[in-house]
Amino acid sequence: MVPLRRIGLSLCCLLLISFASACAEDSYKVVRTYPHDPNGFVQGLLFSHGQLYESDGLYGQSSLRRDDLTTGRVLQQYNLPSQYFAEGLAAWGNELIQLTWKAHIGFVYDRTTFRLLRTFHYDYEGWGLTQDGKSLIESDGSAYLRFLNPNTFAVERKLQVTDHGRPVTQLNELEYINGKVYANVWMTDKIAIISPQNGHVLEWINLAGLLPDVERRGPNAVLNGIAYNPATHQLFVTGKLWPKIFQIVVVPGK
Ligand code: DDQ
Repeated sequence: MVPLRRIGLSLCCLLLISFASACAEDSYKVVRTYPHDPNGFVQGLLFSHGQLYESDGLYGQSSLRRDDLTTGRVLQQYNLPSQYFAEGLAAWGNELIQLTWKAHIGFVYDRTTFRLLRTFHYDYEGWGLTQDGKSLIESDGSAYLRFLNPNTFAVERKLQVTDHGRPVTQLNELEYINGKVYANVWMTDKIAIISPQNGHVLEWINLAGLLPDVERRGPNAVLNGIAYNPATHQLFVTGKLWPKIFQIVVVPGK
């Protein structure tokens, strides 16, 4: 028979270990602040070929944009018909792929001209989009990521995202950075860093205080938008209707 005290001790250790790991949270340091159009309801942000691209949502205001990072000026813009609420954005070759929230339709554009080349259909909601060089990776507000064939848009794999066994829902804007998937969790100041192999949240970045509440235009003006420039190793974050884009470095938690 195992003595009760031993069981108690082991349980305590387990609790301590899981508590300690659940609490390990990264913070951030702002490297530089750039202006951003405060009317841009950011749903997707990315660097491709040295250019900064953005997808903005809201019905009647959705667009695809190319921004000048330094001045915040919009250099190029395509406005979507008013029945579409644009969502996640990914670059694939010379194309840009943009999701819509509930219309079950995705748009494929020529990256340089923004000419609409084709559309595709999907059965679920469109939230975040990124790619890992092999597949498109899509979120739909649930705890699942879908890996899609970038040519046929067929779902190849579905991966549940969990933090210590608990499903993490509301996964929104996505960015694939150095072998991991970064995901904004909707309505929070947190970004989950996810293993694309097993769906485990490896780390959390807590971006609380990045844009103070007084500078946020209402409850929908949440953190959303992660862009990584692989050429310069710079990481940028912004939010919906945020007047700024922040270049940050992640400060590892203890
Ligand atoms: N989603 O990005 C989480 C998928 C959808 C966000 C929808 C927010 C609706 C806001 C309506 C605000 C009107 C000013």
